[in-house]
Order: sequence, then C-alpha cells, then structure tokens
Amino acid sequence: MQVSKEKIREYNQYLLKEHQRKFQFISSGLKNAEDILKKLIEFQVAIPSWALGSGGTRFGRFSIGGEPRNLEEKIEDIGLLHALNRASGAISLHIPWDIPSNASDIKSLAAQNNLRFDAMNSNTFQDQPDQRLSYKYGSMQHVDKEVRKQAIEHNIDVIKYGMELGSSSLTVWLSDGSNFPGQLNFRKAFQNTLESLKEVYAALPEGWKMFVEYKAFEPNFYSMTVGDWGQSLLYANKLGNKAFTLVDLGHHLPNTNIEQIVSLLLMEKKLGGFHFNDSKYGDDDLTVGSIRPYQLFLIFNELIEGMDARGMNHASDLAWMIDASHNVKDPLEDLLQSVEAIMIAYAQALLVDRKKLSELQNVNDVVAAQEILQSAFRTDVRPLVVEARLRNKGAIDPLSVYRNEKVREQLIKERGSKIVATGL
Ligand code: RM4
Ligand code: MN
Ligand code: MN
Repeated sequence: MQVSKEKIREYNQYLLKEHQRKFQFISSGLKNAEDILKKLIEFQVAIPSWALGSGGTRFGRFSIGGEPRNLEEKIEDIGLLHALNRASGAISLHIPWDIPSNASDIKSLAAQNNLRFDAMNSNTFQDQPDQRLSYKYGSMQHVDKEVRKQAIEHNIDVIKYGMELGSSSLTVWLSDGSNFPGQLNFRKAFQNTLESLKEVYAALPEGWKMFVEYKAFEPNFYSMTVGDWGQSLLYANKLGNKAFTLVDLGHHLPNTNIEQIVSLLLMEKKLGGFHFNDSKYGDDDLTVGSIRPYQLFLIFNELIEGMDARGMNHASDLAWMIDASHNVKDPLEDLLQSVEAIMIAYAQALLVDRKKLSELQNVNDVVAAQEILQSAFRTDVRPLVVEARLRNKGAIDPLSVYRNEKVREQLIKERGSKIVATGL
C-alpha cells in the first residue's frame, strides 16, 4: 500500500500554520538553524527486514495481521514509512529470512521506493531445515572444523547476495558462547572464531566493510564469544581496516556507559555501525527513546563530537539501523516512533555548543558544562525535525497520516490476518 505525495500534502495543509509558528519560534533563537536542517534532511536510518512483523518472546507471539508475506511486501512497507518520514530510506536484509529470489527485480522495487540496501546480516544462530550441520554448540567457534566451514560459507553467500543488490557491508552477529562453566575453552573459542572471521574477511569485495556485533548475554548465558566491545575491538583490530565494531544499544550489561564506548571506538577509527533500540533490563528491543531518551541524547552527543573530530559525514560514514522488536504495537507505528526519537536526539545533539563545552571542560566548570548538555536536551526540537521532513516532502505528522489512511486495516484486507512475517 502507498500514500501518495498529494495525499501527504493535503494532510500537511491542516497543520502547516501551526508548524510554521513553532518553527519560527525555535529557528529565530538559533544561529545555525539552516546547518542543522541540512544535516537532518540528509540523515537516514535503515529498517531491518525482520522488524516488520510482530515480534515475540519465548512465551508467545501475538500477530498484528497484515504482516508482509515476502521480501517484496517488506520493501513496500518500508517504502511507505519512508514516504511518510523521509528518514528511513534504507533496508537491511537478514539471510536466509529474506533471500532475494530475483536480485534485479528486488533492486528495482527498492529503487521505486527510494530505498537503498544497507548492511547484510548473516544468520548462524539458528538451524535451517535443509542445513547439514547444527549450530547448537556454536558456529564460528565450533570445535568441529566442518561446522566452522559451513558458517564461513554461509557468510560468503550473504556477501554475494549483497553484491547483487548493491549493499557494501556485512554485519556478523554471533550467538556463539557457552551456557555452563567448563563447556568450552575461552581461548580456543576466540581463536576459532577469529580464524573463521578471517576467511570471511578475505572474501570481502573492494569497498566493503565488515561489522562485528557484540552482545553480553542471550542466547548463551555463561559466556559469549563476542561478548563486549573489548572483544569485538580485538577481532576488528586483528582482522584489518575493513573490520569495525558494531554497537547495538541493547547488548550491554545494565548501566553500561555506552556513550563512552562510542567515543573511544570513534577515536580508534573502529566504530562502524549502530543498532538503535531501547531497554530497561536486557536486549528488550523496545522503541527507541521510549525508556531512556537522555542516554540516547548523550550517545548522539558523543557520536557527533567524535565524528566531527575526524571530519566524518554523519549521514554516510556509519551504518545506522533500528534493531527493535514489536510485541504489542503495530510494527509500522513503532518504527515511525523510533525514527522520530532518533531524529529528535540527533537534532538536540546538534544544538550543543561544542566550543563552549570544551572551554568549560578545560576550566573544570562542571556545573556550566552540565547546563550546556541539559539545555540542549530540554529544547523542544520537534519543529526542526518536522521542518526537515517537510522540505523533504514528507508528512508533518506521519503517525496521524498512517492512522487516518487506515493503513493497517488495508494491509489486513490485502494480506490476511494470520500471516507471520519471517524474522524473530
Ligand atoms: C540479535 C542482534 C542482531 C540481530 C538479531 C536478530 O540480538 O541484535 O543484530 O540480527 O538479534
Ligand atoms: Mn543488533
Ligand atoms: Mn539484539
């Protein structure tokens, strides 16, 4: 289903005056409103192909109805989101959940929807029905060389799919680890994993990057073989300059200072990609910004600080993706909320007077430094985000257009109510 540009313009007419009043108010107080708008207009966040259906827990899954039945419909759903918010112009595929049967058709469908292909994701954390050897005891870390070989070959296949689609990066998230003390030898597990990753790395085409994602626990609960940013960084450093660490916000132990991790990884030129979500306890995969918006802002503050220090392009030099799961909300509404939260945190962080902050840090003025950050965080930047979207021909209020157009009802009519999209 699509919502036309004309329809969006019609909806915008009702809200335009009020928006202009709010935008006038905030922009008149800013020296660099146009610069900020330019950056907001360029910024895009990829949507994962596995987040368009209802998610579940090990206790159950409640279908929303109208879930996409295939990759084509997933692309259409993301195209719809992008038409509304103009900030989700990329899709990230998970193989084998979303194997493109005909790459050139898929490519042109994505182009029609103004989408590009972001990082490709491999999957060696589940066994597939036709799979020869099991990943029950790990994949790249496995004691059996044949299992490792199978995992390597799968990753190389994923790269091939990505090449056909015009992607230029591979994200490797491994669930490898152990559930009980004594189950494995940490050093051997690390070395096997490194050797396996090296073979995949060697197959990277020119211009490609490899992201090594870490996770503190789950599905393994005693040790994870890529368990934190230190381990990921070790792999990335040993692999070479096309390998980077990927930070997923939900993959840390409680209270970890993620903004500090981001800052140091950028310093080391080793931050490659980012998975956004929010959490209260673990890898909860909740809507971005729904639980700890201040932390999200602080992370963006470090991202900008670190990227600017190295002259990086905010929009294109890191891979930005949402990695959330939608257990009770309509996934498309949830994704609209997540993208909005990201844009708000980004806009707030763009407000920070970095020169002033650095001067205050140099004289140890703790109070005034905190004021700088908190006053940016407490600024209502939504009119800036809306203005950027409007200039990009998106909707002033994407969520209300989505609801007024009864998108979910239409999708249920088209696709049925019992569909289960591929994914987790
Ligand atoms: C993992 C991790 C990966 C994602 C899978 C589905 O927890 O976040 O990025 O691909 O879930
Ligand atoms: Mn992730
Ligand atoms: Mn996760």
